[in-house]
Formats: sequence, C-alpha cells, structure tokens
Amino acid sequence: MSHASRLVLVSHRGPYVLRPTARGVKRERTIGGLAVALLPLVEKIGGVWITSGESAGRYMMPPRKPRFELRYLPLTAEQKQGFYYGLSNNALWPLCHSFLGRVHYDLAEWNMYEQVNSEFARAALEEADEADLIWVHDYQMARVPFFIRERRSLSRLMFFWHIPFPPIEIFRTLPWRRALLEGLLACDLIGFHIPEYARNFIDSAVELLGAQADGDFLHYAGRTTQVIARPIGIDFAAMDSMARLPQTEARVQQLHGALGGNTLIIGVERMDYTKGIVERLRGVEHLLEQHPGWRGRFSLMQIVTPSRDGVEAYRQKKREIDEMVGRVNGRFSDGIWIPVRYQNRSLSPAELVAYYRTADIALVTPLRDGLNLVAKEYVASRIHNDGIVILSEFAGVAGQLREAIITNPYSQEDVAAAILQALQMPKAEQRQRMAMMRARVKAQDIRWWVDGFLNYFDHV
Ligand code: GDG
Repeated sequence: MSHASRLVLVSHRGPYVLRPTARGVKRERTIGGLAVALLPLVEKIGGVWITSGESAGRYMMPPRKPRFELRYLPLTAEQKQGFYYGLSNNALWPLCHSFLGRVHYDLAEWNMYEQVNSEFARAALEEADEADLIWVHDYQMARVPFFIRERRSLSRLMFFWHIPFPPIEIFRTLPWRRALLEGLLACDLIGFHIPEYARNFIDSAVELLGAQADGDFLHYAGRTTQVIARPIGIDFAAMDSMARLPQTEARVQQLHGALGGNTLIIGVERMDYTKGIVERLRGVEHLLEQHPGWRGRFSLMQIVTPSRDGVEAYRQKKREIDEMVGRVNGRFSDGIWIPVRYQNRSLSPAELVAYYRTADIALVTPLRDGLNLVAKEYVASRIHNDGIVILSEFAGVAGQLREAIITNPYSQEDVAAAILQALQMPKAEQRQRMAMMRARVKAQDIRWWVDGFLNYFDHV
C-alpha cells in the first residue's frame, strides 16, 4: 500500500469493548477471529477502525502509544435487535454455515440491516478520501460497499468474508440474495478463505445476477471485481514467543502437575452451534464406552467462551452442552478422575497459550467453520514440535493443515477413532506432522495474508 494513503477498516465488532467506570473508560479486548487478526495490522500501519459500540466516540489507541483511531457508531436497541440479533445472527450466520433449519428471514430485519449498513458507509466516507483504502469485513457489513460506491464512485474498496460462502442452492433461499451480491460486487476486491467459497460466490453472482465470469474476475454493472481465496493467518511470531516465556513455562509445569501424567485434549471455542461441541462430547463418550481401557487416562479440557447470549438458539445450545458434560462425567468419572473439564468463561491470552502448550491433542471439530484460528494458534504454540491436531473436514483450515488427523464431526464413531489414533500416535510421527504444519502456519502468517490485500492496489 502506498504510504500516502490511509487504511479505513469497517467491521461490526472491533478490537475493544469500552466500559465506562468510576475512573474513566476501561477497555477490554474482544474475543473472536476477526479482532484478533486485524489488531496487529492496524496497530502497525495506522488509520481508522469503525465499529459499533454502546455510544458514539473516537479514541486514539492504544491510549499511551497511539497508533490508530477507533471510532464507535452506536446502534439503537431496535437496530441491534433487527440488524445484529436478527438478520446477522438468525439469517446470514446459519445460512452461510448451511444450517437452513435455523434460518429465519424477516423483511423488517433486512430493512434494519440496510439502515445500519448505510450508516457505516456514511461514516467510512467521512473518514476516507479517494486515495484511502477502505477495507470492509464480514457478513454483517455486506451492503456497506454498495452504499459507499453509490455516494462516491472512485473509492478504493475491498472486502473480506470471514465465514463460509454457501453453495448456490442454499444461498438462493435468501430473499435479498441479489441485494447482498450487489453489495459485495461494489468492491474492487473480495477475499474468501478458501477456493470453494470463492467459487460458490462466483456461481451465485453469475446465476442470480447475470454477472460475467472471467477466471477470478466478475464483470457486473459496468464494473470489474476480482474474487480471491486467501486464508487468514495468525501472528505466528508473537504466539511462538509467548509460548516460550518463563511465566508460560511455569504455568505449563503447574498444569502438568495437576494432570498427574494424564493426556490432555483441549477444545477452545466461542459458544456456537456451528462449533460441534455436543457432537464432540458424543465422540468422547463413545470412545470411553467402547474402549474402557482408556478410562482414567485422558481428559478433555473444553473451554467455551460466552457469545451472542442474547440469541435463544445460543442459550439453548449452552444448556445442551452443560447437560452433555454432566452426562459424560456422571457416567465415567470414578470420583477422582473426570473425563471432561469444562470452563464456561474466557481465558487471558497468556492462560490460553499455557493450555495450548500443555495439551497433547487439540480437538477442533466444527460442523462448519469459515477457517478456524484455534487450530493455527495451537500449532504456533507447539514450540517443541510435538502435539496432534484433530480437525473437522468441514473447517476451512483443513486444506492448509493437511497433516492433522481429519475427521467427520457428525460421526461419533469417526471422532472416537480420531481421538484413539491421536492417543496412540508415536512422538516421531507427531513431530514429523507438526513440523510441516508449523512451517506452513509460519509462512502463511498474518503479514502474508495482509500483504495479499494491501499490495493489490499497487498492481492495478
Ligand atoms: C470467525 C470465523 C474464522 C476463543 N476463546 C478464547 C479466545 N478465543 C479466540 C481464539 C481465536 C478466536 O477467539 C476464535 O477464532 P476462530 O477462527 O476459531 O472462530 P470465530 O470467532 O468463529 O471466527 C472463523 C475467523 O472468523 C477469522 O476469519 O477463522 O471461521 O467463524 O483467536 O484464540 N481467546 C482468549 N480467551 C478465550 O477464552 N484470549
């Protein structure tokens, strides 16, 4: 990106939630893939990040060493309900993850989505001039590019879609499918994690809008948009260094002591029905049932970070997980050993890295996941080159982490077999597989990912 231009980021969630306290405003890091990935970028190159917040405001961040400006746009209660809980969480999220049974379409919610997207577009135009690069993120903001382009045709516009883009036969159920596609096609460049999602998007644009496809270019309404696949990376170097800190080492030793030599399997996710937590617990249950010899020899540490608890589907899923943990522990615990250790809270980054380092196996079995950063973070934390990743074939990251044990999360037999294979994998094989995964996660890190987008405008 040329140095004369600034970066204007637009996303529903930002890197911090600000909470007013008696002693001023307190900032809390948000949890979630997008915020974790983009913060190092904007801290490095500067610019403005527009996100939604409880009240309007602008803050230089971080306060002591300002690198970028954070601008909050407030949503009214009605907007939050219609745009966020409604259209984003109850329509687009299940639609894109191919959970058609959970989809709920409501015109009033769509209208609210349009209204909020239009407000974000206006804010972006207030921050950016024509030389600046506007980078819009994720499914809550699909109409923003359209509203920007409508008001200023010469904007430099990119989009990254963080979740899956579904096959056309699923996507076409969305009543506002044309508007959503037109929203995105107002961009110069649209990125998806993997080629399958890019292909699905291109198919939909051709079939439902009559766009002309030419390789990875789409021509529509007198404009050309490039569609690329580039899986998001993590800050490998930062994760690797954190894993090597003396404090991390001390915590790892402490955790090992508490485990008494048992194998530790770790699962970390936001509370979400797409993450396959209940199905995974069934896999563990099946294994303990079929292979009693493994009872008492391993534990699953399942961390579930609270998320979207304003949505009934999420509250219900939490109840189901609570019950399932209780059932497995009730059936198999011998009073001292418990098969599932469950934490329904979020951990500090330092604590999370210590868990990654302690765990012999990472169990990452979403029913569908745009990419999945947890698997990459686990790999980056494995500084001794050992450890095993069990990965769902429906996580976008499966194409990159090919040396993982790949499993079908819908099958308890398959998940149980994958865990069994991991429990028995010799160290030499672990090291061979892990070394290859580490090399790839390191080479395709967050900088690699970002460069693919920021360099785009240098070449056109
Ligand atoms: C979306 C897409 C795509 C979780 N619990 C804690 C914690 N986390 C952090 C993890 C990781 C992030 O949250 C979760 O990222 P994922 O990629 O696994 O999943 P989503 O939030 O659904 O993200 C996804 C991503 O966007 C990026 O494009 O990969 O497919 O769904 O970074 O570490 N972090 C801390 N404590 C926790 O308890 N500190």
